[in-house]
Amino acid sequence: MNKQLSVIGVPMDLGQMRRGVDMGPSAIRYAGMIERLSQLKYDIEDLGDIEIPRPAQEANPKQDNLRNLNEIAEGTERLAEKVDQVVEGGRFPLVLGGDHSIAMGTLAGISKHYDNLGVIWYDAHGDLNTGDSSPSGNIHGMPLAVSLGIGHEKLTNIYGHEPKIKPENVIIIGARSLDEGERVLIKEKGIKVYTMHEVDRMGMTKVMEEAVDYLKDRTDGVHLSLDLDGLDPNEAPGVGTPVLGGLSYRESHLAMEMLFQSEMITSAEFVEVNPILDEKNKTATLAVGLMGSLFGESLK
Ligand code: HAR
Ligand code: MN
Ligand code: MN
Ligand code: MN
Repeated sequence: MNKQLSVIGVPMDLGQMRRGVDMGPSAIRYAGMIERLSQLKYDIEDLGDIEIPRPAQEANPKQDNLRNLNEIAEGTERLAEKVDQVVEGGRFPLVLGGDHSIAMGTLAGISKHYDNLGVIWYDAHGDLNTGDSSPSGNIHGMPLAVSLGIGHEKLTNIYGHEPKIKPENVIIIGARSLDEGERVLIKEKGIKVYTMHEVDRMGMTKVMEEAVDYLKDRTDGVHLSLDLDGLDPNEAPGVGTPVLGGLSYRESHLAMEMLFQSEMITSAEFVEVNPILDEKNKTATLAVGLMGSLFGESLK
């Protein structure tokens, strides 16, 4: 693991409709992230927060069923540039959300540096919608599609034109709420998905062994995009779109430890922490615990 970390906060709440997720970066910092990772002997620089535009002021801020399209494109472009600089400087970008729309910017900035960037999408959702398929018009349900080059061109063109990632380099883990259009896309593109059904049948150990094996040969870097709603809402209540029947803290902990041992993670983001919906900062605290495991905490 790269021992030099650069933390970037992204107070983005424009990709969905519940207020409060813009405070995610503060909540995660407040939960002791820097102290926790410093103990593991990382050299950490906190670059502060990216400036995010105010929400669209029009009465109907949806263009082509994409709420706050221009503002999100602008904010994520800024994030992409920052992330690009961090990777260019040889450091590991650790991005704190904000809603999941920020992944469009993170991936745009990182993918410039890799020919075959792998992505682990740890989430209850597929985030594979487009304006046409989305039931909500919320862009946080679209970033994986956009990064594959599918969707509105204002989004697919963020920080460069080509698709940022390839479908065969993506693995989704924890899915249990997929819209019809997303299922079609998964089949059509052959995206590897471990839904909760597979996690329950195989166990997390086998899922992660397969995931690591699969990505190891075909990628030259792997980004972890961890949506806290991938976890069960009983353990991670501070999220805007909770779905029952999720991954446990223990399973997630194990997954993070196995990713650390794989030595293949080159960037990460933790998104969708909403302190307003949370119970005593439980979800942010859990996110910091998962970071501890991802970056190598262990009892031995
Ligand atoms: N699939 C639904 C939609 O597109 C819900 C998306 C919910 N979002 C997230 N992203 N938190 O994972 O509207
Ligand atoms: Mn998501
Ligand atoms: Mn590339
Ligand atoms: Mn989600």
